[in-house]
Amino acid sequence: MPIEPARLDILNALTRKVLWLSSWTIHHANHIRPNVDGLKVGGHQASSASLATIMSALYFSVLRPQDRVAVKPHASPVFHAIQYLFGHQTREKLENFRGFKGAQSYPSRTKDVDDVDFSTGSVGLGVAQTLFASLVQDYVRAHGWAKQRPEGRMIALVGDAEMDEGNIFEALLEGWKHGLRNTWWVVDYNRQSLDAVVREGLWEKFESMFRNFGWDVVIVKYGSLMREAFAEPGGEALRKWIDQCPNQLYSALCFQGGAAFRKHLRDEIGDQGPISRLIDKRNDEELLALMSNLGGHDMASMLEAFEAIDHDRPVCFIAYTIKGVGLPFQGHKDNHAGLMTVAQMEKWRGAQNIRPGHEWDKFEGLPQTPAEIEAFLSKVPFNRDGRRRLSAPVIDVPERLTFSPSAQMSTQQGFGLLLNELARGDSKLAERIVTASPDVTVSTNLGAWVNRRGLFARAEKADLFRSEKIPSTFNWDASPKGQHIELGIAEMNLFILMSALGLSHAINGERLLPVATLYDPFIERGLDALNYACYQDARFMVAATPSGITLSPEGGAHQSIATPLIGMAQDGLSSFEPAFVDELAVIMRWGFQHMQREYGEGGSVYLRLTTRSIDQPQRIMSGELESGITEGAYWLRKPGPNAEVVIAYTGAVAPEAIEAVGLLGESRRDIGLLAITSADRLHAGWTAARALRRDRRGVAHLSHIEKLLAPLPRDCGLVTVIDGHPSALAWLGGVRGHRVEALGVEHFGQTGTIDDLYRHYGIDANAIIDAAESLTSGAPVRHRKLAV
Ligand SMILES: Cc1ncc(C[n+]2csc(CCOP(=O)(O)OP(=O)(O)O)c2C)c(N)n1
Ligand SMILES: [Mg+2]
Repeated sequence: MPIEPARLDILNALTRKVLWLSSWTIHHANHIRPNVDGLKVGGHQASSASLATIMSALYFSVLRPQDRVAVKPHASPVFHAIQYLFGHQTREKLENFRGFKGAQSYPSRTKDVDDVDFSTGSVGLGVAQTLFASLVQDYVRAHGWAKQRPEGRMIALVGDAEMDEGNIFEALLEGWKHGLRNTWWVVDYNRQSLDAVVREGLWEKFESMFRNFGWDVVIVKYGSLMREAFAEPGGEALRKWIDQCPNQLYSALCFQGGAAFRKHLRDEIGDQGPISRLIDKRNDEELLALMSNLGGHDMASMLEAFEAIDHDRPVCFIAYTIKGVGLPFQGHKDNHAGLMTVAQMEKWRGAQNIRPGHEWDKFEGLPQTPAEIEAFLSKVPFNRDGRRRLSAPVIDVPERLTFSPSAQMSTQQGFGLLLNELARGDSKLAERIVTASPDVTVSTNLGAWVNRRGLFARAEKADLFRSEKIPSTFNWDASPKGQHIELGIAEMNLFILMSALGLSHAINGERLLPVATLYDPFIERGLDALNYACYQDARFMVAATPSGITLSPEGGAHQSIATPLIGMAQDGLSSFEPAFVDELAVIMRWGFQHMQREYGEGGSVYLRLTTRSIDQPQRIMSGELESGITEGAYWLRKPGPNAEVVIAYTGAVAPEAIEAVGLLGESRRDIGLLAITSADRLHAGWTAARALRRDRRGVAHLSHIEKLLAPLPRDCGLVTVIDGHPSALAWLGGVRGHRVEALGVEHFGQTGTIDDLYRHYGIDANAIIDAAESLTSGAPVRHRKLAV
C-alpha cells in the first residue's frame, strides 16, 4: 500500500531533525561546551547518520510500546535525539553528551534517563539480548503471565561489522532450537567497519545463514528514487552497474560526489543512449541524491519493508546504507571518527534553515508547523504509554531454605538438594525460579530440580526414554510449564539468557528468579556477557561448580584460578564461596532477596561451589551466624586475647584449615579460625565503611571485617588460604595492619588427587602450618601432618 504523502513528508522532516540534533549533540560536545577536550567524540557521527532514517521509521511509526530495541552502540546520539523529540531526554543532558551525568556515549539502561530498553556497547551482545528477550517473553506467556499485555517484537539495530561477533552466531543456533519468534534484526549494511570497508558479497553470507536458521530475510537495497530511475529507459543498465560496483568504490564515489559518479558511469557503461540520457538529465547534486538513495536512507522503502511483515517469524532486514550519509565525509573509509568542522556545521545549519541560537529547537527549520509536528508526535504509537519500564512485586522468600543433611556432603550436592526441596514445595519462590544450564544440568546437580519441574518448551515434548519405559534417572519431559531451559554448550548464551530472564520484571512486568549452573572455569568463556548482564542490572544467580584445583583428576583445563577475583571485581555481582551446606542455604536465601532489591541496593549472585565432599558441622544456625555468613565471614573458632596467628580460609580447603589449627594448637597461643564465605562482600563492606568515614557520615562506622579483626593483637599473623588466586584474601592484612601469608593457586593446575595437588600448590595443612610458623616467633611448630 502506498504511503500517504503527508505522513511521508513529516517522517522525512523528523529524520532530518534527528540527524541534525544528533550531529549537533556531537558537535556541541566537540566544539562548544566548556572543557571539551577530555570529552571529544569519535566514532559516533558517521555511524549514527547511517541509521537516522531506519530509526526514525521505527520509532516514529512502526514500533509499538511493547516492542523493545537494542540500539547499535554508536547510534546513541540518534536514539537520544529521538527521545528528546518525545520529551524523554533533556537538552541539558544532550549538551552534556559524554560528560559526567550527561547522555551516555552508548545507550545505558541504568545511566540514561530516556527509556533505554537494553544497554549496548560491547558489540554483538545487545543483538543476542533481543533474541533471548524474545524467548523469555515466550516463557512468561507460556506460564500464563503477562497475558493482558500484547506481545512485543524484540528488535536489534545491528552494525554490519558487528555481525563478526561470534556470540551472534551462537545465539542464532540457540534461537533455532527454541523456535524463536518476534525478533527483528535490522542490519545497517553500510559496508564499513571501524577501520575498513567490508568484504564484497557479505550480504549473501548473511542471507543464507539467516535462512538456514529459519529466519525470513528482507533485503532493502534500493530507495524509491533509485526504483523510479530503474523504471526509466536505461534504468536497468544503471541497476546493473550499481549491483556490480565494488563496496569500496561505491563508498569512495559517495564521498567524492555527483561528478565522480558521472565520470565512472560514463567510463564504465559508455555512451548508450537511454542510460546516458538518464544520467545527463540530472545535475551533479541530483545524481548524488539518486546514487546515495539506498534503501536504508529511504523512508518509504523502510516503511514498506517493516509494514509488510504480518507474521511472528524472526526477520533479518539487510538495509543498504552509507556510513555518514548526508555529511561531508559520507562513505570515506576513515570516517569512523570523522567530525564536522565548525565551518561545515555552519554551512549545514544554514541549509537546514536553522537560525543561530535555535539549534536545539525541536521544530526549527522544518516545513511543517510546530502544531502539525506536535500533533503527529502525540499520536506516535510507540510513545503512547510514555516511558515503558515496568516493575513487578517482590516474591516472598521463605524464612529458611531447607535440605536433608548428610554427615558428609559437597556444596554442589547441597545446592542440588536445596533446589530439590524448593521443587517439592509449592512456594511462590519456586514458581518464579527458572533454571538454565549449558549442557551441564546433570553434572552440576540440577537433575533433581529438572525431574520435578520439567524442561521448558513452547510445545509439549515427551522424553522418549521415559515413554519407552527405559530406566533413566532423569525425566526430560518438556512442556510450556517447564521451568528449566536447556541450552547448548555456549556459555555466552547462558549469560545473555540470564541477562534477559533477569530483566523480565522490567521488560515483561513479571519477575523471574533465574538460576544458572556451569563449570566454574567456563565463566571466563562467557565473561563479557556476564559483565554485560550485570552492567544492565539484570538479576540472576550463578552456581559455578566444580571449581579450582579441588577438581583434581579433571586436570588444569578444568581448574579455575582467577574466578574468585572475577567474583570480587565484577560490579553488580555478589560472590560467595561457602564451605558448608548450611552456609549455602543461608546464602541462597539471602541471594533470592538480594536479586529483588532496588537498583543500587540489590544485584546478582555468584556461588563458587565444589564437588569435594567434606564433614558438615552440626550446629544451630543463630541469627548472628547467619549474618556473619551473608556479610562474608565468621569465627569458626574465636581467637583468644593473645592470639599469635589466625587462619582465614575460604571454601573447599576448610578441612585443611581446621586440621592445621588442630596441629598448631600445642605450639602457638590462642589461634583463631576465620571462615570466609565471601571475600567480595567483606571487601565491599570495608570499602563502604571507609567511604562513610571519609564523608564523616558515619564517623564511628566499622565494617564487618574491621570488627572481626579488631580484637587481634597487633603482631598476630594472618594465614589466608583459598583454592584460587591468593590475592583474593591477601588484602585482609590491610584492614588492621596484620602481616599476611597468602596461600592459593597461581599456576595452572594438573591431574592428581586432592592431596597431591594441595601439597604441590601449597594449600594443604602443612603449607598452612609452615606459613603460620613463618609469621610467628617461638619454638618450631611441634606437629605436622604425615604424608599418607
Ligand atoms: C566487543 C567490541 N569490540 C570492539 C569494539 C569497538 N568498536 C566499536 S564500533 C566498531 C565497528 C563497528 O562497525 P559496524 O558494526 O559496521 O558499525 P558502523 O560503525 O559501520 O555503524 C568497533 C570495532 C566494541 N565496541 N565492542
Ligand atoms: Mg558498518
